[in-house]
Amino acid sequence: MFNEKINRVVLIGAGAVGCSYAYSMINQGVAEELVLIDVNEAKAEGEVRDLNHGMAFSPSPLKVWNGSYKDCKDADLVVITAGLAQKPGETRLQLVQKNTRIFKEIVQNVMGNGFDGIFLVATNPVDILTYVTWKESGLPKERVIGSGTVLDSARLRFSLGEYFNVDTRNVHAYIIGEHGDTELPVWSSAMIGAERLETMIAKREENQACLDEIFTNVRDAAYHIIERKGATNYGIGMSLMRITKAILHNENSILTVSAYLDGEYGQKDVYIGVPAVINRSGIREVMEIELSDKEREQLEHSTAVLKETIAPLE
Ligand code: 6V0
Repeated sequence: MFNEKINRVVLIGAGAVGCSYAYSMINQGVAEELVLIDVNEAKAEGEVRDLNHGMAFSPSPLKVWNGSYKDCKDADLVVITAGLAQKPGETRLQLVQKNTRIFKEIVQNVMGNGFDGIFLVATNPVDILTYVTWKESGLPKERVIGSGTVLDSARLRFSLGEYFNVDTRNVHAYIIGEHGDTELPVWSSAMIGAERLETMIAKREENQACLDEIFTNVRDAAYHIIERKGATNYGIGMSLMRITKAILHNENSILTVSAYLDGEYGQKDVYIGVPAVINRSGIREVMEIELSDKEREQLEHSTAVLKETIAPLE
């Protein structure tokens, strides 16, 4: 008998990020079912209608509907892009507290309806909210994933591709750490094609200062974009789709997601951006890549900052 596996994704939060993700999905044909949930039901319904009008041009059929938490029972993946953004004068910690409350409610609703799949979190501060999702859901750490520094690494690869005038896809370079101000570039293992970045840069007249400038622009990219258009959405939408594809298509892809550390890099009990192998079971393993002394120190600092933020929430 023909018994095709249907992949169902439930997206919670039909805002700018969530809808860019949904739009990526109808263009890439990664799953068979996509359910949108938002507190603003009219918005979710409007988005579903609009998305459905593009279905005639999608590479494969995708059923999209405006659903409820009951739809989580049969979901393979729940993606959370819901939450509040920082208001003027509001501290990061106040935002963390508000979004933590929202997340606890969302995760309880998802789990209360018999969900037994994988969570993918994008809402900021993403490392903290992924930790909250893991704690609140009671799921194994492998099945709770944050978008981490996947977008930041993509931004770095794009900028290095421009700098060396090579295809972005031939650039292998990671940003790791917190998705935020304390993240760091791993120059020591960056490769352009089959050549080490450090060797290539040594051949150029310009020096490390150019790399430093590239990194600073990558780290601050969100601020620069938000200043101009109010939000960032396409890059993160496609980053989330890349992770989704690695999961649903069992790709064993290496991506710098926010993963739970249990001794790796000498750290415990924290979610942070590190390279990890992603497949149908979620995070197959965290890859412990070699770091220079400076990179290791920077990662320690980044971890400490995240732990300080988590502590008052527990
Ligand atoms: P947005 O456009 O305001 O969308 C948020 C949506 O969430 C809205 O439609 C709300 O109605 C909805 N929402 C709020 N509370 C709930 C709830 N309890 N249940 C269901 N839906 C709810 O924001 P935008 O889409 O721009 O950003 C969403 C989040 O993604 C923010 O926290 C951003 O900071 C974060 N980003 C994360 C990135 C990453 O790399 N991880 C990158 C960009 C943005």
